[in-house]
Amino acid sequence: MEKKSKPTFYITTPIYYVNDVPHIGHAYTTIIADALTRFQKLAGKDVFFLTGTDEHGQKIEKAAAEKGLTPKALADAVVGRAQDLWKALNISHDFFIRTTMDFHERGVQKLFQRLLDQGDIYKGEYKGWYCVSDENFLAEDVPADKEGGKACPDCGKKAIVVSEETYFFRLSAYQEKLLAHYAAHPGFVRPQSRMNEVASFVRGGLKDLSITRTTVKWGVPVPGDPAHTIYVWFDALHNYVTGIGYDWNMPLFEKFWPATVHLVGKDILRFHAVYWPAFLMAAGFALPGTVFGHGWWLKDDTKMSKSRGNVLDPQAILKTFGPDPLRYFLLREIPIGQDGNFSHEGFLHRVNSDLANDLGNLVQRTLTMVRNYFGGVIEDPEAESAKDGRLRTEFEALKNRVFGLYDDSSLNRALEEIWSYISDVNRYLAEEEPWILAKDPGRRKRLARVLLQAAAAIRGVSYLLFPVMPGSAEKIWAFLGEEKKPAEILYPEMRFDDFKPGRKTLAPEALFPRVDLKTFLSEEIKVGEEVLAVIEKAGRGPRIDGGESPVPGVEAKKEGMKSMDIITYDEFKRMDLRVAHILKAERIPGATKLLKLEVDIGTEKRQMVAGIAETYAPEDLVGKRLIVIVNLKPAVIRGVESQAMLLAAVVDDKALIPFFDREVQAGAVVK
Ligand code: ME8
Repeated sequence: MEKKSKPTFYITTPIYYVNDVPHIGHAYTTIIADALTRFQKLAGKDVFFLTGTDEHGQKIEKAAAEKGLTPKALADAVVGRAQDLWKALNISHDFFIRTTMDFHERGVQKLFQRLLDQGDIYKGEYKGWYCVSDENFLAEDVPADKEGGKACPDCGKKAIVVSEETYFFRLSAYQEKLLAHYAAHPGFVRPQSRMNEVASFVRGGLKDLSITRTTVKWGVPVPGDPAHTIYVWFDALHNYVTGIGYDWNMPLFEKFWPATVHLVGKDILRFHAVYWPAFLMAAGFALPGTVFGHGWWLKDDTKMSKSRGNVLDPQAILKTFGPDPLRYFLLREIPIGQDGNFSHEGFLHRVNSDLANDLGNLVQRTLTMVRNYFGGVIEDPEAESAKDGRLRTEFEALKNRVFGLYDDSSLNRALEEIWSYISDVNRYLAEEEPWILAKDPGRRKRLARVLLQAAAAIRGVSYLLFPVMPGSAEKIWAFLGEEKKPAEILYPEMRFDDFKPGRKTLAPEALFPRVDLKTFLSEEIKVGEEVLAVIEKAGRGPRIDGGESPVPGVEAKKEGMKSMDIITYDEFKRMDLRVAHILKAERIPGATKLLKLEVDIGTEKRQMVAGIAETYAPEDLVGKRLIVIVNLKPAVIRGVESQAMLLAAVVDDKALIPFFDREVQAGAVVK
C-alpha cells in the first residue's frame, strides 16, 4: 500500500546579523516561529523550521574591524552565543544556517550565474546613496539635508555616496508580475494593511537593483568576476532555499519548497515581499505562501535596536524564570503585527498573575488535594453531573477554537481563550469546594469526581499551551502521571476523557517562581536602577489586590497580598474608579457570602456581585455611597453578571467597605 505523505509546513525566521548577539526583538520572531512549528506538528504536518545568521556585508566587516577581529572570527563568536540563547529559549529549529557555509555560497553563485545567463542580471554603473547600517540603497527621492548629505529614512544614520561598476538585477521587469501575484494571492503579505503598503510601493515604480559591490570584500564573490562581491541581501535571502537543500540535498528542497511562512519584522518586509519574490520568479521557483510582517518591541516607546542602545538581553529574564514566562509574555501581550512596549513591570505582572496565580496555583492545589485525600491516585468517581460535564464539553469547544486561532497565527487570542477556561476551572473548584467534601467520608466519590474533572481539565489546558510553553506543559503532564508527552498526541486525538481513574500522580513542584520586582531587577543592572529609582520616588506600597480576586468567587491569593507587585502609574490610570450609590441590595440564593447590588454610577445603573454578605445586611446598604471600578471585564458569579467591583478592606476574613461620610454625586471620578 502506498504510504500517504503528510502535508508539509516550512517556516523561516530572518537570519540575524552577527554584529551583536540577538536581543528580545530577535527572540520574539524566533519564539513565534517555534510556537507555530510546535502547533503545526500537533496538527499532523511535516514541519521544517529554519533560522540562522547573516554573516556577510559591510556592516559585519565594520563591526569586526572595530573589535579588531576578522569578520569570520566575529561571526563565530556571536553564532555560539546566539545558538546558546535559542537553546535556553527551547527553540526547536531543524537547521541553523550560516551564510558563510560553503553550500550556501555555492548555491548563491549558481543562482546568480543562472540569472546572468538568462539576462535578468546585467553589468552597468551605479552611483547613489547607500546606508551601511541597513545595507540598503536609498531611493532617489530621499531629500538631501542642508549640507547636501542624505540620511537613511529607516534608521536615520548618515548615508554614504557609492559610485562603482555593478551588476544590476532587472527588477523593473517584475513590477507587473508582482502586482498580478499580489492580486491573485491577497494573503501573500500579512497583516492585510501591510499588503496594501507593499502593493502601493510596487505600483509607484520599480528600478533595477544593484546587487554587487566592489568596495566590500566580505561577501560571496561574483562567479568569474571576483572583484565584485554579491550584495548582502541577494546573498542572505537565498538562505531560504539553500537552508533546505537547494543544490546539495534536492529531495529535501523539493519536499519543502515553497516556504509556507516567512516570518519577518516589518522593517524588512520590502526585501521579502518585493525583491525576494522577484528573484524567485526569475529563477523559476514557486513563491512562498505568506510573508508575515510582525510589529516591533519598543522600549520607552522607541524600537528596540542595537544602534539605539536600548536593547534588552533576555539572559537576565531567562536566568530567573527559564524560557516559558518570556515565551508566554511576548506571545500573549500583542497580536502579531502590532507593536508592543516592553516593561519589566508588565512582564512581572503577567508572570505573577496569569502564570503563578491562575495556572500554577490551580495545578498545585489540585494535585496537592489528590495527594492529601487519595494518596496521589485518581480514584473511581461518581457519575458526572451536568456541571461536571460542562468542563468537558467546554474543553472540546475550546480545543477547536484554539486550533483555529493557532492555525491563523492568532497566538495572543488563543492564549486569551485558554486563560478564560483556566478561570472556569478555578471557579469550578471554588464552587464545588472539594476541601469541604473531604470532611465527609460519605462523599468520597463526589470528591473523586471533582478532582478528576479538574485534573483532566489541567491536562487539556497544558496540551493547548504546549506550543507556547512546551517545558511547563511537559512538566504538568509528568505530574499528572501521563506516560506520553504532549507532542506525541495529535490534535484531533486529544480528548478530555482520556484522563481516567487509576493514574498515579506526582507531587507537583512549583512551576513559576513568584519574584518581586526588586529581586528581579537586581539581575537587570542598568534598567533595574532606573526603574527602582522611579518606584522609590513614587513611594508606593504593596499592590491593592489583596481583596476580592479579579475573578470573584475564586479564592483570593493570600501570598499575593504580601508580595510587592508594583504597577506603574499608567497602569493605575487605566482603572476607571467612580463614586457609586447603592440602589438595591439582595441575597443570592445558595450563596452565603455574596450579595447582589444595583448601583448608580452616574451615567448608568450597574449590577454587581460582592462577597460582603457576612459583614452587611442588604437593608443597611441601600443609599450608601462607595467607590467602584467600572471598567473591569464583567464576570459571571453564581449565574449573576457582575459589572463592577467595589473596594473593601479585608479584616479577619470580613470585607469592610469604605463609605463616604458626606453627600457626593454618583459618577464622580476617583483618582
Ligand atoms: O535584518 N522588535 O537582521 P537583523 C521585534 N540580516 N522584532 C525585532 C526587533 C524589535 N525591536 N528588532 C529586531 C536583518 N527584530 C537581516 C535579515 S533575512 C534574509 C536577513 C527581529 O539582525 C525582526 O524579525 O537586523 C527583524 O526583522 C529582525 O529581527 C532583524 O534582524
